[in-house]
Amino acid sequence: MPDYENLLYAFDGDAVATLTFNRPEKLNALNAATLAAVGRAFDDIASDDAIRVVILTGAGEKAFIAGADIDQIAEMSAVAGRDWGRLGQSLYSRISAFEKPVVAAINGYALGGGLELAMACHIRVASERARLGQPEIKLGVVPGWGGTQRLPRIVGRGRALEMLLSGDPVDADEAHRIGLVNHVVAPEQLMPKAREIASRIIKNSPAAAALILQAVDRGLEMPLDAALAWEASQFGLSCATEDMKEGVRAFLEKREPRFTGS
Ligand code: CO8
Repeated sequence: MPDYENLLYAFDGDAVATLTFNRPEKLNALNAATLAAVGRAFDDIASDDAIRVVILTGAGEKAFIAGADIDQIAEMSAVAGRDWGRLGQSLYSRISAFEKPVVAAINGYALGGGLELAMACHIRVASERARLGQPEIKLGVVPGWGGTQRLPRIVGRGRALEMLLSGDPVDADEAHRIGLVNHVVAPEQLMPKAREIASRIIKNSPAAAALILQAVDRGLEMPLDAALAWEASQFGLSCATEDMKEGVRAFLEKREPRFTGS
């Protein structure tokens, strides 16, 4: 069982790994040690073929992640702030570009760097207790781990600017209404819901999942013509996989496919 600082790792034996941010006394605020641990965990998961979906959640009743560790930000010089910004950005971009689906199970506060991390994930599910926001402006700083970019891409410019400029969080129902989370469930249903989504994904081809994630993650940043060309090449690549042969054969033979990810 891997040992990561401030991060619990669990494997359900059925292709789903769960990483739980585990610093509940600080509402799982992200310090440098936690960011490094997340990077290591994603390295390990990338090279483990048994894992097909990752779920991220927070320990304790109150928070998914209440942001970057404000104690660490307090004394930052301009150069340290820029480096700290780059560190979080590159980790979050890595998660966004990860070739296995990542589901955020938002169990409470997702603020600042916590919401930015959730937005880098591919699918977001929230507990009714969740509160999501970018409160950085109340600290006199700009969101630095993707909030000014990913939030408007997800909820649109106007809604994003209201959240970014007021710094006020939205509750789970509002987050659902504006498309910031896919589902809202009772707190005790949060992990079952995240696992249910994972179980629907792992029935499908891992090879196609990786190609779809790449198609969407990179394609969204391209003009439509280029993105469609990118999609066509991803489709072409999927035609070269064993999973494609198996999926089509299984359909024609009227049986469930047995995908291997190759
Ligand atoms: N950092 C450090 N400690 C925190 C954080 C945080 N982000 N959030 C909570 N804590 C600590 C509290 O200080 C407290 O510790 P202690 O018991 O030692 O005093 C403990 O967690 C419990 O918190 P509270 O007592 O405040 O709990 P409440 O239920 O009263 O309030 C809140 C909960 C509303 C979530 C409140 O804790 C809060 O407002 N937290 C700060 C939220 C915030 O501003 N987050 C954004 C941080 S900035 C950020 O994320 C920027 C990311 C990009 C950085 C890029 C750099 C370039």
